[in-house]
Amino acid sequence: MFCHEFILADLRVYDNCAKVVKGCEHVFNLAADMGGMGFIQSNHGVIFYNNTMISFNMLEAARKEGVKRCVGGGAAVGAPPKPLLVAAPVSLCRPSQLLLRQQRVHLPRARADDDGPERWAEGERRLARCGAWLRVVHTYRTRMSLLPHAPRRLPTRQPQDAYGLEKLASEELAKHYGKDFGMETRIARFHNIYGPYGTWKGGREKAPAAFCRKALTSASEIEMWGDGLQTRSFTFIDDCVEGILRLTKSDFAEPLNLGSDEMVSMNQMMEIALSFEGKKLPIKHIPGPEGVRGRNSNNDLIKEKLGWAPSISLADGLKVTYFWIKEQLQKEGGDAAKYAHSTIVATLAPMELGALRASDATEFEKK
Ligand code: GKE
Repeated sequence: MFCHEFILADLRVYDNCAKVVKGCEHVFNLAADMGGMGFIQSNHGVIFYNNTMISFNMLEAARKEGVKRCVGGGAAVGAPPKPLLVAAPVSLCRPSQLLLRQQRVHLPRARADDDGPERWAEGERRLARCGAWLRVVHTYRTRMSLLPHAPRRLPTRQPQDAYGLEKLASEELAKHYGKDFGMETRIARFHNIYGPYGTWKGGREKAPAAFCRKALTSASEIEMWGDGLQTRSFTFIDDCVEGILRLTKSDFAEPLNLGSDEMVSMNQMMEIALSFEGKKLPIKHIPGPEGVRGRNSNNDLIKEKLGWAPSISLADGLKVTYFWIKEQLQKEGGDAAKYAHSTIVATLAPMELGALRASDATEFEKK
């Protein structure tokens, strides 16, 4: 067993949280009802309820128990898909135009020395001339990108799904508990963590495990949700553990991206998974839960604050994961072809408080 004491408990119940943090100096709360797109997009209610109960009870139990340092897992899905665009319209999009309700607002062309403040002020003057309606609808978006002091790191208020909203709420609670009760809290925003011993079948698995499983079990073609052009970055478990330990020891109490910045499309990742045993299969793009169109980890801050950033390449991490899943398939035996398709988890209701899923009990027996 990889620990001195193992407690299987429903952390949605406060008393269980109090029991498991008793006598601890540091608490790493990584517990959550989660999964990949095949679970998250069909289970908003149960995810929101279960994870809020776990995160809030664990923080309160840690406070009451006088835990010195509490590390919580936020998630990249708490960070906004949209605001990046908000910051970008002026810089990334053709700076000369923002199309607003068929009225063209010409913004001064960005110059190399980018004297932002003057350009933004001019932009605002032109916006003002477009009339109140625009201000109401677009104020937030446009204003954020035109105001001179628009921070590079934008306030994150547009989480993806209930899963992301709970992560944001728990981050805020951790920050307030830190300030109000002097508890050292640390918040890592995980970017799709993968690796051996992760879920690889049943519908809760994320794309890296699903792609490896399908590459191992598909015969004539290989299925993929979406057009495969959606992009992500995936973080190998060893980098994740290293990052959590470095963050715990650090004095940085704000949310921090803990993710690889190696962005790939899903088509590219599938080619990598197929390459480990030299397989060549056509990708069959099928409808399915796709999530955001693109995501990557901006690692400026983690490099600045920890002097370190995840560095294990997707090809290296995925190879370890692929051959671990191959082992599981061999151990299981039987007809592996059933694993060539990914399933979507039907909508679940929260279990009775205190009750655990049958699978929770079995997960640790075998090892
Ligand atoms: N899981 C899965 N299984 N994804 C597939 C499959 C498949 O068989 N085929 C294609 N995809 C596509 C999905 O449609 C999505 O566009 C992309 O792969 C990544 O899916 P994912 O790994 O399940 O999850 P996401 O990155 O979209 O979201 C996850 O982000 C994590 C944080 O970074 C969330 O599900 C959470 O696990 C977590 O917040």
